[in-house]
Formats: sequence, C-alpha cells, structure tokens
Amino acid sequence: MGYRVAVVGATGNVGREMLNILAERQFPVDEIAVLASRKSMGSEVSFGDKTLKTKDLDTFDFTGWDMALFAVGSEATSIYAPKAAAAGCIVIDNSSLYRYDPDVPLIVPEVNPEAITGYSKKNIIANPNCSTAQMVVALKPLHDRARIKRVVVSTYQSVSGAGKEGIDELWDQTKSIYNPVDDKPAKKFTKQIAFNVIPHIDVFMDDGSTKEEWKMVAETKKIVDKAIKVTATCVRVPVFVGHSEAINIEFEDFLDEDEARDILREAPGVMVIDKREDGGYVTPVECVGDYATFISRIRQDSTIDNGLNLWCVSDNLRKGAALNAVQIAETLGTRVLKKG
Ligand code: 2RA
Repeated sequence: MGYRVAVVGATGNVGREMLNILAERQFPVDEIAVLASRKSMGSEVSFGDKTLKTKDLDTFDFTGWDMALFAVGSEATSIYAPKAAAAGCIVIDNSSLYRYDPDVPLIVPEVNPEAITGYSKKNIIANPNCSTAQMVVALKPLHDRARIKRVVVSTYQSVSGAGKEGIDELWDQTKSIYNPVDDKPAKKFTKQIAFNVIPHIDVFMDDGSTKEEWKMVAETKKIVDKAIKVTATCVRVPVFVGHSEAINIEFEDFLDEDEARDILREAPGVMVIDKREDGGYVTPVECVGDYATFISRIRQDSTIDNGLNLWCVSDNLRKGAALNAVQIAETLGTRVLKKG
C-alpha cells in the first residue's frame, strides 16, 4: 500500500523536478494529483512514463490525500497550505512562509530527520532554502566531530534559483550581447547577469544584508545548532543550474583536513571529489541532475587555530528544492505514516 500524493505547482521548474524525482526514486504512490493555478489548468506534465493533466488548485479537495508537496510562492502557499493541512493532508512546503515558524519543523533528512515528528502541530513541514540545504549537509558531520563555532560563506548561485524568468533572462541577455538587435532590458535581475555577477539575492534587510543571506543564518541555526554563528554573502552568477559555495569553518576543536575528508566521504548525501590537481574538483555544470552535494578543495585555514575551507556544489533544483522535499516525504513515510 502506498500514498495519495498531490504536487502543487506541478508546471513550474521545481514541481516538474518533484514529479521526476518521485518517479525516479519509486516513491510508493497509489494515486497522484498534479495541481496548478487555473491559468495552467489542463497543462500536461510527465510522471515516469505517464502524462498527467493538471487540475485546478483552487477547487481541489485535499480530504483523504496523505501528503501535498507545495512548490508555489508564499502568497499561494498562505491560501492553500492551511486548507490542505486542515483537511488532514500533510504539507511539505518549499516556500519560505513557514520556515521560521517554531511550530513547523524545517527538515534536511541527512541532518535532522528526528525533528519531523514536530509536523503534527500544524500538519506542515518546511523545506529549506537551496543555499542552506546543501551547506548543512556538509556542516553537520563536521559539527558532530569538532563543534562548529562560526561559518563564513560566499555563494555563487545559478539563475534557476530565480525561476524560469531567471533562466530566460540569462539566455536572452547572452544572445543579445552577440546580436545587439535582440537587446532585452533586465527585468528579473537588477543588473545585467550575462557575463557579470550580482551581489544581491532577495530583498535588502535593515542591517544591509539581503534576505537570502539572513535565511542562511536563521535556517542553519534551526536545522543544525542555534549556537553556530553564520555570516554570508550571496551572489548571483551567470550559471543556469547548480549553486556553489566557498565555506570557511571555525571549530572549537582541531580537525585535520584528512580527517575532515574521511568524515565527509562517509556522510550521507555527500560526494567528495578532492584531488589536488588541475580539474580535481567539481563545478556546477557537473552536478546538474545529481542527488549529491559535492565537496572539493578541503584544506586547513592556517590563519586561525581550528579552521577549514571547502568548496560545496549542488543542483539547486534537486537538493536545494525538489529532492529534499521528496526525501522529507520518504522520511515522513518511514518514520511517521509507515504505509509504503
Ligand atoms: C535563489 N534561494 O537562488 C533562491 C531560490 N530558492 O534565488
């Protein structure tokens, strides 16, 4: 016996990836509903070898459905997630709406699967932001060994993090640089993204940081340990898919780079590619379509007593969104619902 699963926002980049991953990982599905806004109603999406037509989210009755994977913005989530949860359907939400709610667990299954039981307060589980998800998978096993005090992270985030419009804008601008007749003004990003980098993701906060940077701080504390201090600089780069992060970690105890490499090699969800030679590291184009978070360039930071540097790359549409949501569904199945 399997589950009755709804995917909300099934026509978007993340919704489609959720369907691909549910099928790839043979999640035990008895019935699947693909839901979208009325304007996309009737659009076709793939689920394994099947083609499904989307249904209207607005009129869908969630009663009797086990779980709903939400991949829509915070506004639509604020309307439909409470409706689904009240009907007894457990919501796994990819928006930022519930991530900081103390009554909603924020889960990365390799890191804090035990926290999933907290879903019962609201019938909602939150999926973290893409830049946090990949970082905490790398931090957790190192924290367990040597206690992390402080993290300094700089991100290099692909345009797919900004949705289809972000992908289109990089594509159009790149073409227009070679063929200026096609010139298209920037709409999604505040400055030119083709052949450029932009140190600005999400809105500005009062202290001069951006919301994306704030999310990395708040979410790392909630998922791993509230004692860990994080400072982040988040940058958009002209890459279609795959977020990269340069991470500097200060520990309470000394951790040798070779031991850190061994720990990460054994860590769930992590793949270490770390040869000290030309090309002996992973770049974002190589991680597309993969489940793993790749770690390279592991090395001691000799400017502090207990410091390490590393390079972390992952598919932001997968570990950063759809894969993590499906892993939450799997964890819910094995630890709570126990049907599959
Ligand atoms: C981005 N963090 O890359 C967002 C997506 N969740 O813009």
